[in-house]
Amino acid sequence: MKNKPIIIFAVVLLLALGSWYYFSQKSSTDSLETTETQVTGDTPSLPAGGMETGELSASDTTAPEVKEFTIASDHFSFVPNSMQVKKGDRVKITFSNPAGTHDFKIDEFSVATAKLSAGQNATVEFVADKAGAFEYYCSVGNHRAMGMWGTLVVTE
Ligand SMILES: [Cu+2]
Repeated sequence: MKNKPIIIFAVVLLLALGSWYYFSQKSSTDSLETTETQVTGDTPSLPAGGMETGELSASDTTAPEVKEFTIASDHFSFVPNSMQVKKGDRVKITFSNPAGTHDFKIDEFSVATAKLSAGQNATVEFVADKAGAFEYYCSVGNHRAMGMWGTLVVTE
């Protein structure tokens, strides 16, 4: 008679422990599976070089990021007078020429618009496939010498 409550208590305790053990096993198996999936997902990119490969493919991929700029002539200057892109970016520049006769050129990327009359626009597109600082300028008359130029910076 005296032992009965203890036995019941022990059984309840065992059941509780058993189900706790069962569920904790189950959930740890679940989290193991999740971890495994994440690991297999990461594994191919890690031995391939991690960050470096990511950067390389960002500049080498055939579908590069397109950077769009609108640049305007303003008397004998360009606004903005500097642009920055990453090596490998496809660069799309719309040159807007509200007044005067001007063009837009970047020799290193063989970029050139026609000479635009007042009110005309032109768009050029190229891939910034080398890093460095490159001058864009207007080739009309002595405009470049008068300050009609700017800098395209291509970072690695
Ligand atoms: Cu000009």
